Amino acid sequence: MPTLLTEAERAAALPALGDTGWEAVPGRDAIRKMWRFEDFSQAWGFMSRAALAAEALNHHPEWRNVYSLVDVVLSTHDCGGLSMRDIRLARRMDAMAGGAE
Ligand code: HBI
Repeated sequence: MPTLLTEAERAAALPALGDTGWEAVPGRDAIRKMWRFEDFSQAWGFMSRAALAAEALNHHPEWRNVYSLVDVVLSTHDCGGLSMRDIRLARRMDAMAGGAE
């Protein structure tokens, strides 16, 4: 069962994710990032890769796609907030997004 990030874990992990564009979600213990890709095909390719990573981690994003935009929110439903699973998936998504921002 995943556990909520401690204050120390948050201080260690969240600033670096902030540097790559992840933001706190008002009113939720969650993080959010939006990517703009070249086109829908590139956005969908990212989502396909990210979906496989999510399955491998057994941890799934809340996400929305509008053409070349992918809007991702990460939080751990099993513990009602951010856990290390969210940090791992966020890092994995950043790594596979390529040059898109
Ligand atoms: N994904 N974001 C998120 N949060 C969860 O708690 C979660 C999940 N994917 C799978 C999962 N939990 C399963 O472990 C539980 O539904 C059994």
